Amino acid sequence: MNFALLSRVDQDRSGYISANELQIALSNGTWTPFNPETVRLMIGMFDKQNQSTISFENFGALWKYITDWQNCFRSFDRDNSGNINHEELKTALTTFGYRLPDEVIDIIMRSFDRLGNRTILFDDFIQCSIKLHVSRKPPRFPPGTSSDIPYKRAVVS
Ligand SMILES: [Ca+2]
Repeated sequence: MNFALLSRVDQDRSGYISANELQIALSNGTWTPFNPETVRLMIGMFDKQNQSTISFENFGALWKYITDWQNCFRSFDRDNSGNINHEELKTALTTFGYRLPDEVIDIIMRSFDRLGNRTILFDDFIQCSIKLHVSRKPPRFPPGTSSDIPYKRAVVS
């Protein structure tokens, strides 16, 4: 585990990562705050003590989960626009094993389109995937197929 990262995220040095601290550490690639509902959902998945905080031990797993989703998101963002449009969402859902008609994809798109421009941002994409019960780990991509270095810079403020 990267302790420099850990101490940067644990702002009050409590030894635990709160939802607020995690939200501050994350960026969806725009100036809008990382969706608090997505943060809450992710904390819930990795909070083994059920205290709405993440221990350092579990933070490593949570951070890896987020990084995996970043790589996943980037690979589906074919036009590098920083968001997922209808066609990109369709490809993503198909990759996750869903075969859905365009009308259903439209409904999903509208449910998670926070900016109202028929696109989904990174934070809302994670939330969409969690809520669709994409329980398996996001697909892994070999290094070089998705440029994950600038992406890491984007997500860690
Ligand atoms: Ca895109």
